[in-house]
Amino acid sequence: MTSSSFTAIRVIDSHTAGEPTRLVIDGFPSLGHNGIAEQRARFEAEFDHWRCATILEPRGNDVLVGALLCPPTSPDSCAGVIFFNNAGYLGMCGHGTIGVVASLAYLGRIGVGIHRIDTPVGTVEAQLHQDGSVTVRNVPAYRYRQRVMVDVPEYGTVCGDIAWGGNWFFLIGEHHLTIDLQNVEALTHFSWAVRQALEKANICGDDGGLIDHIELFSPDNKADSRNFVLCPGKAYDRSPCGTGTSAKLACLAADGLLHPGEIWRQASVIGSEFQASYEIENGKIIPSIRGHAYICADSQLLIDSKDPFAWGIQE
Ligand code: PYC
Repeated sequence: MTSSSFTAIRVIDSHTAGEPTRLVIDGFPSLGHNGIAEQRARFEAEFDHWRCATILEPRGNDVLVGALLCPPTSPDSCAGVIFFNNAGYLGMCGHGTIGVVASLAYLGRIGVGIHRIDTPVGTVEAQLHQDGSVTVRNVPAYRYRQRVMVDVPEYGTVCGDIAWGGNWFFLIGEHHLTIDLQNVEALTHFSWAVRQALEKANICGDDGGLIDHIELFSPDNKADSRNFVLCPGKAYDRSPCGTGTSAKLACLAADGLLHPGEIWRQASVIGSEFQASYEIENGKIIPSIRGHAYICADSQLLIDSKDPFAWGIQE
């Protein structure tokens, strides 16, 4: 029998408010020394099979968000990070940043205090608190368009706002669906239909970016609101979604419904919660999202040279 050779990738798995993050700390090829956005482009163009090996079955799953730890590219940052999932690459990721900070703290690489992290869409600040929770001060968020109408097959006209929170979101308050775990199938079906209708109608972000996150809202009996967020690869976010909550803050601010410094408690479809607020800096809305991540695994992924599914099960 000829023997296998193994490639090892060291990862720390965590979950933030129920949503998993897999931080890759060792074993990936170098992406060079350019900015994080350029490194993400290189990752996508040359090394996408490493994303697939890490995130797709049989080692990963559709819910998992990957985070590749990179050397910092800005003078005051402690790290850079590139987020990815089953469908491709993300701009920013709020729950993921909280998971990255908790994982770096678990490894003893950072302590309580404020840490700057470079992402492809800008540098964010993350404060690790004494109780283990993390506040992410995100990139600026803004509402691009209000009350956009889109014709959705099977459902008719759907109205929503388009906002940026580090990714593009379509935010829908007017719908007839119940946001709870028993209804995930119907929520997914509706949200996916909206996403496809937006794409077909050529409705996109102000930079031409694909609106690949759909966010539905309803009242909640404990928090200020409950959401359901459908992510680009058709998995729903178990957390209230950090970038989605940032987009929501931008809409609330634009409507005069939340003032700077006021706390907004955003619940997720599983009942987990983020606390959010914003400040205005140079006329821009800067969201802060606070949540808690827990470490689930410290392990090595192994890629066996003889494994026919070494680089993931591709659709
Ligand atoms: O927390 O920003 C977030 C996020 C984006 C996709 C999944 N989670």
